[in-house]
Amino acid sequence: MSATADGPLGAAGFRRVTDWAAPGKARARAAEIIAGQRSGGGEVLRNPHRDQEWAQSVVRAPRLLNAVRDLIGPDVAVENTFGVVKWPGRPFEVPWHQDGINDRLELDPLWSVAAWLALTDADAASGCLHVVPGSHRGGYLPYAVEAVTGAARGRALGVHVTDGAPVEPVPVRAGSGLLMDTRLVHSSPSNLGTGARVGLNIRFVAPGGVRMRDGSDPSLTPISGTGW
Ligand SMILES: O=C(O)CCC(=O)C(=O)O
Repeated sequence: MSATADGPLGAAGFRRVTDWAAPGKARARAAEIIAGQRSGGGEVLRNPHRDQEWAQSVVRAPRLLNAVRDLIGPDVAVENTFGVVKWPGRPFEVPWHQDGINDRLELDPLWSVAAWLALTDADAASGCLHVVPGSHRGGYLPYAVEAVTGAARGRALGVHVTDGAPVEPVPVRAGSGLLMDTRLVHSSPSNLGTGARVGLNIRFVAPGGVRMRDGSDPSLTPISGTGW
């Protein structure tokens, strides 16, 4: 698709998904995750949908899955999940990046969608997502891993947002979230609030939506449809 095409999420490149879980239920789940991570100070959960019941049920939440199917069709698999616990007062910035490209793969933005789901309330103080609306229209930017500086706990990824860009913080209540074009440029700052902030990032794909850059096979978990 051309770099300027809107894609399934239209001109903004993102939209909210409201109440994929009841707020109280999402917060209770977050409390369990926080309790499990607290002793080791863990911050990152890699692919919890592969072996953790809570994440297996989150990626199949009916309201979420229906919204994803509306965007990319009935056959849906999960390519990756990434849980983040941001402890209050501990530096952990996620740098500007696009979810659909990394050193291993590139997702077709017509046949994939990224979700960011809040398990606790997330606002500007506690490190909610910040997006650059419309940035997906520029296509994928050259992917480059740079030296990590300052508070960035993730990797700096060669995506630079200039002063004056229309950056929009997107506060989200527990149990709601965002669906994003996989080219949308986004980031999140450290948690300067008072409680831990928990979120789950999911990459959903339709058949043919993944191109591996390193020749390996994608690791997909089918969750909907008969086309897998
Ligand atoms: O949880 C966060 O603060 C950001 C996560 C994110 O942007 C990602 O995993 O792509």
